[in-house]
Amino acid sequence: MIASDLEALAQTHGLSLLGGFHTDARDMSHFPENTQSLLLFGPMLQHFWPIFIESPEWNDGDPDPMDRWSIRNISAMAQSVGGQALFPFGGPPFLPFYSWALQSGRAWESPVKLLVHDRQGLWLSYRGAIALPYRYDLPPPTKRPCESCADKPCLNACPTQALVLGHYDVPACRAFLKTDLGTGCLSQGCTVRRACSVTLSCARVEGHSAYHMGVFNR
Ligand code: B12
Ligand code: SF4
Ligand code: SF4
Repeated sequence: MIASDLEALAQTHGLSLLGGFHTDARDMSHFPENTQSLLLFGPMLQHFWPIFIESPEWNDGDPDPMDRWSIRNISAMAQSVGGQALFPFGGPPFLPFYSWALQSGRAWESPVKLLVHDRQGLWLSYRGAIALPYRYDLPPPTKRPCESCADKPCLNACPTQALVLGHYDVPACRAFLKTDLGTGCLSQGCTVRRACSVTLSCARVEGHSAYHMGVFNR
């Protein structure tokens, strides 16, 4: 398979190319030798969940179904284009996906620190990356949506003030999720992520959000 078919293959798995970068003159310590381009893949907000819940990993009852699904499918995608798959989970230590996202020119630090993406807003997440030993033709960088977001609703959306300007109080968030008031975040996803101006135009399947919040709330 040629690399340009990779995005079409990703879509059959409900995944989208959410950004990438060329590795010239960068710290290569986290990449396989000879890496020239790194591609970041994450769920398509509407298409991923229905595909995933049909998979053997979701239905076999074993732990970490989404991580196992990602390893199987993204590794196969990487192999088909002569690349190597890398994953955001499995640590510590963790690979620096947050820093890689910033280098992609398609994701930025939001006022609440979570990454904000040009198309997916605060819903952004990655299932894996593919390191290629050749250059992949990447689309040009885009603009940080926060610059033109006048009201910045992310700043005041958390019902318990756990996720505010530049700070995330993880124990406060977890404590809130254990109360009756936490039901909205648990079933529909983090209220801050849902409030983002970009996110508002691209809903994510609720079952998908509930799955991640359930894992986070264990
Ligand atoms: C550990 C971790 C957490 C920890 C601590 C976060 C932290 N303080 O870094 C906890 C468990 C709290 C957490 C929570 C969540 N996380 Co998290 N997390 C990670 C993980 C696995 C490792 C981070 C790390 O240490 N990297 C190693 C260092 C060396 O890499 P780095 O890139 O240089 O590190 C940068 C980040 O750590 C960042 N950073 C520092 N503080 C914070 C705080 C937050 C909230 C974030 C997002 C980043 C961040 O700054 C560092 C320097 O640039 C990353 C995946 C990854 N491999 O990076 C996901 C990751 C950052 N998390 C992610 C997600 C989706 C979440 C959750 C939304 C999960 C959920 N509920 O569905 C929640 C957020 C809470 C919420 N209200 O819903 C996404 C990013 C989402 C986004 N839009 O920003 C990532 C990239 C995973 C992925 N698969 O895409 N997470
Ligand atoms: S609500 Fe506005 S300021 Fe906040 S992350 Fe989304 S685009 Fe950026
Ligand atoms: S999950 Fe709910 S309580 Fe936790 S940071 Fe998001 S909005 Fe706040």
